[in-house]
Amino acid sequence: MYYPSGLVAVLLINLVSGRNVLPRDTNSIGSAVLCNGTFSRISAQTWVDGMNPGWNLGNTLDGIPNEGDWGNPPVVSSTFDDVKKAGFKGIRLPVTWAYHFDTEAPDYDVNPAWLQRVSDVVDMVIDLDMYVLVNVHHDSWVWADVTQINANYTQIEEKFYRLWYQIGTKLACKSSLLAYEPINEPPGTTAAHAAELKKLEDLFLKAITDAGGFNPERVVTLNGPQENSDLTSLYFVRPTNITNPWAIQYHYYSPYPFIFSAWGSTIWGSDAEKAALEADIANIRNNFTDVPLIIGEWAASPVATETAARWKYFDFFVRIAAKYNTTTVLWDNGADFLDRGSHVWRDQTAIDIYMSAVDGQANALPDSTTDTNAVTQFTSADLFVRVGQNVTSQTLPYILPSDTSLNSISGPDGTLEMGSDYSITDDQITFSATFLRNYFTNSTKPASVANLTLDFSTGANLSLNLVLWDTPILGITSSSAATANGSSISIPIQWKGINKPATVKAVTTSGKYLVDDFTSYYGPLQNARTTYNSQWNWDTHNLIITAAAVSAVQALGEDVIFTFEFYPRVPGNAVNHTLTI
Ligand SMILES: *[C@@H]1O[C@H](CO)[C@@H](O)[C@H](O)[C@H]1NC(C)=O
Ligand SMILES: *[C@@H]1O[C@H](CO)[C@@H](O)[C@H](O)[C@H]1NC(C)=O
Ligand SMILES: *[C@@H]1O[C@H](CO)[C@@H](O)[C@H](O)[C@H]1NC(C)=O
Ligand SMILES: *[C@@H]1O[C@H](CO)[C@@H](O)[C@H](O)[C@H]1NC(C)=O
Ligand SMILES: *[C@@H]1O[C@H](CO)[C@@H](O)[C@H](O)[C@H]1NC(C)=O
Ligand SMILES: *[C@@H]1O[C@H](CO)[C@@H](O)[C@H](O)[C@H]1NC(C)=O
Ligand SMILES: *[C@@H]1O[C@H](CO)[C@@H](O)[C@H](O)[C@H]1NC(C)=O
Ligand SMILES: *[C@@H]1O[C@H](CO)[C@@H](O)[C@H](O)[C@H]1NC(C)=O
Ligand SMILES: *[C@@H]1O[C@H](CO)[C@@H](O)[C@H](O)[C@H]1NC(C)=O
Ligand SMILES: *[C@@H]1O[C@H](CO)[C@@H](O)[C@H](O)[C@H]1NC(C)=O
Ligand SMILES: CC(=O)N[C@H]1CO[C@H](CO)[C@@H](O)[C@@H]1O
Repeated sequence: MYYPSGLVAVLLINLVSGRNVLPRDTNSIGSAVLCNGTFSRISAQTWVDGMNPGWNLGNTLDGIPNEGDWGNPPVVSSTFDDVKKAGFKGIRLPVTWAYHFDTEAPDYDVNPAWLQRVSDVVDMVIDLDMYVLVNVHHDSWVWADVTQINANYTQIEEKFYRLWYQIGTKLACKSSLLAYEPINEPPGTTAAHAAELKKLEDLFLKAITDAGGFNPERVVTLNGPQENSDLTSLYFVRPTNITNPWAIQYHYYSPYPFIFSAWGSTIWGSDAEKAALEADIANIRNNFTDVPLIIGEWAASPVATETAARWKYFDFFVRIAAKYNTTTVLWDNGADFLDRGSHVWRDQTAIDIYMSAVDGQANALPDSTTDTNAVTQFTSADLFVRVGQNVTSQTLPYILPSDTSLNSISGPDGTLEMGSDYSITDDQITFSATFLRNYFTNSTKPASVANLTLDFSTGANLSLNLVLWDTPILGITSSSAATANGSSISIPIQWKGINKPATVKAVTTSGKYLVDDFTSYYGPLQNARTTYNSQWNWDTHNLIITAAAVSAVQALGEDVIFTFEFYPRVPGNAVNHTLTI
């Protein structure tokens, strides 16, 4: 170890700003970077406003162990072009460092090629004049978990300081578009955990300051345990002695059942649910009335949520965040929103709703069931006709903001004729039988047959999916848990309409629930329903019962009937598969 002349600069800077002159930590101090060029200091509020709305490059640089290992190829700059074109202003770059250390204690040298890669990706974003946030991501549970019984706090502190010192050194001279986030969703529930996390945060601030360059002027987002809003309100301690402009970051994935497609929760948007969401966002704002706030992760993924409920959520969540002066950054794991390979947004309507809502503009929305005690679910995001059904006119209700009207409707065959193809009464659109019979004929195969675009006078356009449906057909109606032997089970399926399950019920023949008995207290569309990814999944040609669900059946020791339910959620649109022990 050596003490280069840069240390003098560090001491001087610290003297000038009146802080501790000696590095609190005795672990290695390198030379503070001296940057060429200039840095335009911006306030944390300016940076947070500039990030709005933001997009997360999820499951990429944070992949374990390497970029490319979590289903997304290494990022290319055209992805950021796509994101910018869609209206996003900033990018959060989650980065996992845990598997990129070349040496262990005491130096914890980060692989130079990895540091360079992160620096290059930061430049891709800055070159587009977009705001960018770099963090330490899954390290939070891989090696920096302060809740582990045997956690060696000294070691975590030393490694954390060294890591941020090296990141700070590498990125020291980037423009003020770049900000830092010390650690993603750090585990922690107690005051003791919070105190240790505060210590890590202080070490982060010290490390970047010691690294020099423009870092002491750079915006940082700070956070409480788990980046959870309530724990942040409870435990966050304001820094009093730093030069960095700072904001508070938290994450929001609520209500859990709807966002994570758990327990048959395909409905969202009642007044009570909206009030609960607003109360959450208001609570942390009221705790920090003078601090810029940023929700660094949120999402309602098009993969498994119901379309109308999802669009309502996008519209309401984003407008409420705006109401409380809070920036939002969408989580995108690569399978959710942007198809990076084809440059296509999988739910363009959701993105359009987002962009209007972020400016405070309410959007026209499809109406849908909001009563969680309902026995069927209605939606205006899809127009459903069942195979064999006489095609009659159909009326769909919409929720229109004041002063909003329908300009026009277009489809694959051009603009629809008002009068003959459709008519409007108040907030309802009625599609004529003659028009619908163009798409629903006796030779049409069950599937999405067309998407219409509804152009409204304000806010986003909405798409309307015309779907001919029937009950899907399974290739096998029973299988053996013993034969599966701990693996998941794939059940071939012939889809007939919307190619994904809505939810899956799992009960024994005697009516015992496979998991989550508490769902007996929920509505009829939720009793005994299980959770996407935990118990069920699907792919192009199969329904999937997960390995965990197979094990649960074996543990229960009774045959279990899995009832896969589909959209529309009406009686008869479900199939059974029995898993024997
Ligand atoms: C600043 O410029 C000098 C001269 O071109 C160069 O040697 C040095 O590496 C630069 N410093 C940084 C931090 O880029
Ligand atoms: C904890 O880490 C420190 C620093 O690396 C080390 O000196 C110490 O021996 C460790 N303690 C234990 C109990 O492993
Ligand atoms: C600020 O004060 C805290 C608490 O006294 C201390 O741990 C931290 O090192 C200080 N930070 C800097 C940058 O001096
Ligand atoms: C701050 O947050 C706490 C914990 O969520 C809450 O109990 C309290 O009411 C909030 N304070 C204000 C002023 O809203
Ligand atoms: C809210 O945002 C405006 C401008 O975007 C800013 O000037 C103001 O300080 C913010 N207020 C709070 C409480 O964050
Ligand atoms: C189909 O519906 C139309 C009304 O849209 C009705 O006139 C006709 O009789 C119905 N046909 C059958 C076979 O039910
Ligand atoms: C209509 O849009 C949905 C959702 O994006 C898509 O899955 C479907 O394939 C589209 N239908 C047609 C006929 O293109
Ligand atoms: C809505 O759709 C119309 C017609 O397809 C198009 O001209 C218009 O630009 C769209 N508006 C928005 C806000 O996307
Ligand atoms: C079941 O799985 C275990 C562990 O993977 C394996 O050792 C065993 O051979 C398997 N049994 C059968 C019947 O495939
Ligand atoms: C599917 O299983 C349930 C029991 O969970 C039963 O009530 C229902 O009738 C079965 N449906 C079919 C189509 O067999
Ligand atoms: C979808 C559709 O057009 N269905 C028609 C099929 O033919 C019967 C008569 O055989 C009609 O009643 C249906 O409307």
